[in-house]
Amino acid sequence: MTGQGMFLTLEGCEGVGKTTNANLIESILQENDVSYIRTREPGGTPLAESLRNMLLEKRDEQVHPLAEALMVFAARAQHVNHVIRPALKKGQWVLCDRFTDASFAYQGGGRGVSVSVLEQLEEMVHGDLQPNLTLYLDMPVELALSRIQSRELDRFEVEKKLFFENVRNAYLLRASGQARFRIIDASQSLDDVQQDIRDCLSEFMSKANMA
Ligand code: Z5A
Repeated sequence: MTGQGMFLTLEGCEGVGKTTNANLIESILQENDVSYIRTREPGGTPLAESLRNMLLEKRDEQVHPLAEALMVFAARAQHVNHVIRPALKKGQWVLCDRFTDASFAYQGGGRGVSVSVLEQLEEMVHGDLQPNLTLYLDMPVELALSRIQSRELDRFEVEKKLFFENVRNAYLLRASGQARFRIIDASQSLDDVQQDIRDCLSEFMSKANMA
């Protein structure tokens, strides 16, 4: 498949299966001979990965919500300008594990940073760039958290259930307002989740091919 690069993002709370399903999407892109890169946020460049480590590391000092938001967007500025835009410009597809919707969910819904501040940062960092397709994996928080019980938890994952309920509600609000979103029921069996993802991608790719 050749032509215009497309920007695909995967979103959802921890435990919903983003990594598992990013692997599936990668194999679908390969089956269709799509030239692509796979990347993630926070991260995707050496500097952005350093910021990711700083963000995830548990620390005694309380991180101010605005400081957290600025770090996430600093990493994104680096990632967008050095990785995402250049790939799209070359006609490659970009598969990105989380993007700015996560900032509206975690820093907005979870930490209480206002939507207007986040919108200003979004405009500053990538005003004219939005994903073409966002797969939002949704499931009840309790079930999602039960899936990550055996992991060593990072600074976000140690938060209480209410934090994740707020994150989920912010995601659902954002997903309901934008046509690029597809909401996948991630509480289904892995086979059923993956069939839904295959269906979404197949519809998206046939439209992209015709464009
Ligand atoms: N963050 C932020 O605050 N603001 C921002 O703007 C951005 C990010 C961009 C790192 O993200 C952190 O950054 C994140 C928010 C913050 N918070 N944390 N932590 P991350 O994406 O790297 O972290 P993660 O959410 O832990 O992602 P992950 O590693 O991809 O985990 P996952 O979504 O849970 O996926 P998984 O490992 O594939 O699945 C979890 C388990 O469930 C695993 O054992 C699977 O085998 C199993 N699984 C998956 N699907 C199923 C089904 N359908 N049935 C049963 N079991 C399943």
